[in-house]
Amino acid sequence: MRKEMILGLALALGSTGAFASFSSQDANGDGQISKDEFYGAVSDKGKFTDWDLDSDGLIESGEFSKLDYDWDFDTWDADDDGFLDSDEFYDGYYGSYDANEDGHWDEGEWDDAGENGLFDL
Ligand SMILES: [Ca+2]
Ligand SMILES: [Ca+2]
Ligand SMILES: [Ca+2]
Ligand SMILES: [Ca+2]
Repeated sequence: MRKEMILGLALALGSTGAFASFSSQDANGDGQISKDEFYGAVSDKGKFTDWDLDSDGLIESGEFSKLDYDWDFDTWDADDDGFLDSDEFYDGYYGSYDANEDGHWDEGEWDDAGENGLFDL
């Protein structure tokens, strides 16, 4: 535990930029941001509701296209009902930045998501 704290401090001091540090979101200190840790990082921000323009609790393709990113709505819409609920949205978002598709974000993937994505991570 002590070693992880020191490592976390070193990572925090070494990171630049305005978004939350990788180490502060890596709750279990395994050097990866899991989907759960990602949810924890963004759950307070309420962004999903910002993008749900008609406030029906779902993001439809018209709302999705307004985000103006090169993401594939159909891939994100896991159950093919034509809407993204918040689970599909965050799963899709997480998957989009998991460049090596190993189911975790390493620090480089985290940085890419923070710099290129919608969330100020
Ligand atoms: Ca972790
Ligand atoms: Ca909507
Ligand atoms: Ca859906
Ligand atoms: Ca990965």
